[in-house]
Amino acid sequence: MYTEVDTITAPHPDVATPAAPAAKMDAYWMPFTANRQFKKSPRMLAKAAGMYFWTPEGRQILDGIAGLWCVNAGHARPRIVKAIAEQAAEMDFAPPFNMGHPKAFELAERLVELTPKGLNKVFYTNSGSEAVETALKMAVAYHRVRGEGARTRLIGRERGYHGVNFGGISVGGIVANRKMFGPLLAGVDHMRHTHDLARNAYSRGVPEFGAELADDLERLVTLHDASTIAAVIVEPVAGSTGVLLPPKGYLQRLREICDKHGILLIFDEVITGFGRLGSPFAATHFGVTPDLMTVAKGITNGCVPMGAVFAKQHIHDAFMNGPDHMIEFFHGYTYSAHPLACAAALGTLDTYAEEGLLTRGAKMAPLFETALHSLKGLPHVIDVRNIGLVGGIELAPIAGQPGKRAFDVFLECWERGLLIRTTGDTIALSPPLIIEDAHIQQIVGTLADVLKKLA
Ligand code: PXG
Ligand code: PLP
Repeated sequence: MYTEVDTITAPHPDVATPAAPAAKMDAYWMPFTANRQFKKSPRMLAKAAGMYFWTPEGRQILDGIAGLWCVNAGHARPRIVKAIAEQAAEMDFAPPFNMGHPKAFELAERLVELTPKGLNKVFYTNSGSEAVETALKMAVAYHRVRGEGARTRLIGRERGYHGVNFGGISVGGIVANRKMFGPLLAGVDHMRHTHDLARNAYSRGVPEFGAELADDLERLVTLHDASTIAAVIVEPVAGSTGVLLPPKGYLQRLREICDKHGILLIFDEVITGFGRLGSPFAATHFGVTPDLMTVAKGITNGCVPMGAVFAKQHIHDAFMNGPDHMIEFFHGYTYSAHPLACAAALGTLDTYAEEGLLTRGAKMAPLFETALHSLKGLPHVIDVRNIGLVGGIELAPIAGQPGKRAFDVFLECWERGLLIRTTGDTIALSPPLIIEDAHIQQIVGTLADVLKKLA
């Protein structure tokens, strides 16, 4: 019902308690959130700069997760803020289909200087989920334009997260994200995940055991035949499902099997891209180059939504046939190469370059590792794992209440001015790459106190 009354500052005629948060918070259906719990006791953020958020009341919160694995250069960085503001004034939007604008091209050239050799074509999207859909479609279409149209099958992995669209949840391996949504994409299969506490608990860096799990791909080839398989998609390090590292040699083995059978290898680097592991990309870090690589998040430092797919030259070139005036790849988004996103990304790359942030994680990793592993032995801790500036602390679940122990830690950390992320009973840390030793000590000190208090 339309009303002239300003419901922010004046009592609304329809509600008994004018300022009741429940009324004001009614319209927004929040994503991946326990809506009713949140609206009963909201956790609001109002400002951000550098390593910190502030609540509307002015309470300072240390950002232990770079927003949501994305604000790699820290918050409110001047070059990025300026780039976005100037672009908004100069040209707010430009249609991306059959039109271009200079920053889209400039950005693509800058990006492919950072990617592993060979990944030299960029297709823009607006999120990681869209990047994943784009890569999956590119893979299937690539085989078709080469005359191998039977290669349609997509292989994912248990405990994989590839965003929330139908393709992504189909190749993904998170039951809660899949079970509500019907039969999903046909012709998808999964390899086993690589998480193995019995053999690998408390590994520092990549774990020793499990490279043989890559042979699951050989088994799927035996089952389905290589001639039906388009691509395999994995996160080099799984983020969302609790910081699962690839066993030594695992990614190399996947690469070999893909090469042997003509299967495209897709790395989903939405989290691992842009310095998270201490190298520009996980592909750089592990020395394994995929055929397609998806990114998002850190590409704009989280400031404007953007994602991208990097493709090898020969994949791009396979599409460049037919008459010149014909569209080669029937795919794209209204906001592909959005001018604000391109400007934000250029400002972000400048900031990364000036401050050496794409490799700073490697410098800070030893301190981070030592601090995290000091949590070993605290109540309910059953594993600590780390790589670059990503950490996972796995807790034993409360019997019959999976996820509750870690969520209680999350709530208590929030009360103490620290933002962490939990997934199941694993605490995930992925701080901005500008982090200093004092912040690391604050994060680990707070966690230690909270774990002891909740014991
Ligand atoms: N692939 C990977 C590997 C991701 O981590 C996506 C795709 C999807 O990106 P968008 O931009 O569509 O969200 C992601 C996103 C968490 C968490 O809880 C992780 C993500 C998103 C939200 C929460 O760890 N990763
Ligand atoms: N739905 C309708 C009715 C549209 O017209 C469009 C784009 O024109 C879309 C969905 C797709 O939106 P986007 O290009 O922002 O992904």
